[in-house]
Amino acid sequence: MITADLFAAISAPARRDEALCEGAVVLRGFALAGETPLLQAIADIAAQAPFRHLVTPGGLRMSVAMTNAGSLGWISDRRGYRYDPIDPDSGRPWPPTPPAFLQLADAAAAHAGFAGFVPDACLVNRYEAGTRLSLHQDRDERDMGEPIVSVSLGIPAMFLFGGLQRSDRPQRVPLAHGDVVVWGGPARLRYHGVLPLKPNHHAALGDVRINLTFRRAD
Ligand code: MD3
Ligand code: FE
Repeated sequence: MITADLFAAISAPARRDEALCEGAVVLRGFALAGETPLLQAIADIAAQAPFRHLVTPGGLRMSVAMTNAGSLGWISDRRGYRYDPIDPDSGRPWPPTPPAFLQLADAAAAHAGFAGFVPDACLVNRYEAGTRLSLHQDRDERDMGEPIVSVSLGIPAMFLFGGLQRSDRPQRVPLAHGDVVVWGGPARLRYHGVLPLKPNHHAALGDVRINLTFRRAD
C-alpha cells in the first residue's frame, strides 16, 4: 500500500538547504522544478554560441568546454582572463540570458539572503568524464559584494571548496543534477574547483555535466 506520504517521499525530489560556511549554501534540488525550460534554453544557447575549449594565458587548453549567455561572457586566451560582450568565435554578442535562467538565479539568490541579484554574465561549463577544474578564485568581477549562483545539471561532480589561501585544505561537496549553490559575503573569494569527473550517465543530459554560473561582472 503506497500512502500519500510515501508517494510524496518517492516522487518529490529532495529539497533541502545545506550551509557550507557563512555566505555559502547548497540548495539541494532547487533547479528540479523548472528543469525542462532550463535544458531547452541551454540547447538554444549552444546552437548560437557553440561550446569551445578556451586556452589559458599560459597556453594550456582547458578541459572544460565553455559558452556564455548575457551581456558579458567570460573568456580566456593568451592575453588573459576577462569579460567581453562579443563572442570571439562568431564576432557577435553572446545570446541573451534566457528568462528561465534569470528567474532561477534571482529565486536562488533571494532564498540565500541576496535579494535583487541581477546577473549580467552566465557562464555555461560542460564537463565530460575526466574533465576537471583546478583550484582557483573568481576575481574577474568588479563588485565582490555581489554573490555568485551556480547550477549543476547532468552527471554528478565532486566540488572542492577551499579557503582564502590556495594552501587551505578544501572540503569535498558532492553536487548532483538540480543542485544550486549560492556563494557570497565572506565566501566570495574562497578557492574552489572540481575533481575529474567519473564516467556516468544522466537520463536527460547524457554523459555530461553542465554547470551554469551566474555573476554580476560589471
Ligand atoms: C566558491 N565553475 O566557472 S561555480 C567557474 O562547477 C567555476 O563549473 C564551477 O568555478 C563549475 O569559475 C561551479 C562554483 C563557484 C563559483 C564561485 C565561487 C564556487 C565558488 C566563489 C567563491 C567560492
Ligand atoms: Fe570559479
